Amino acid sequence: MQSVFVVSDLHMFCRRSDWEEHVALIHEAAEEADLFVFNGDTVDFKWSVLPSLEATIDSAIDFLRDFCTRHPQCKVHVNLGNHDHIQDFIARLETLNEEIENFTWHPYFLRVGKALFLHGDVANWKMSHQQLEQYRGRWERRHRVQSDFKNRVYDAAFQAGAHIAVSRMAFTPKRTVKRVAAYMDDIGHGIDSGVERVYFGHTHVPVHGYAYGGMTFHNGGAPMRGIQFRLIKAHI
Ligand SMILES: [Mn+2]
Repeated sequence: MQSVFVVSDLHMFCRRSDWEEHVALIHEAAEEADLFVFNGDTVDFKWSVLPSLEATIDSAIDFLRDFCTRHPQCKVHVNLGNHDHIQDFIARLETLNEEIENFTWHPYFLRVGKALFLHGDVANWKMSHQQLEQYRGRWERRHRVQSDFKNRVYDAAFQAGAHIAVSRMAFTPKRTVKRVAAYMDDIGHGIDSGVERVYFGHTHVPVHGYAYGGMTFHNGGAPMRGIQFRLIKAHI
């Protein structure tokens, strides 16, 4: 397997995300790829502009089915993040996995050769895998579609750029990669297991090959205004 691409935090169906502007590029990459990884928060169930949870799930599954079908030579893998780890979606991902030859998914990570792909919400604080499961469970209970009022409050804060400043302060590269590395040890995919490159997202703070503990860490940011966003060519 030679050509691998990874994209994180598309936040599909959230109106603060410009994900649609990048769909053409993503298809272009998948056209020549052997593996394409959606690295979590691909779908934003909390902030979906679609009328219901069911409608959001349907649209997400349609997108993934179409993506896999258009690139049959490419293995398509979905890792979940805090925004898309919900049981109703998981049930449909399972069905899609049975239906489509080149589709796989995992709630937490994908290990391929010397590369590890994971969403990165373990960087919120120092978390074991068990703590990550609890954290995801708390998120799952929050996935009611948010009110229009609340959405407008967030839009205003977003326009002010508050999210960027807050993320940069909270997620300095050093602090972030240290927490991710500790979690990797906990799941048995740390440096001792032969991992050399780590691809993550979640923080919306781009990281371009930050070296830590004998590994390099890569984060492509998010497709939101004022934030850098990159589709990453991964080395496995
Ligand atoms: Mn996230």
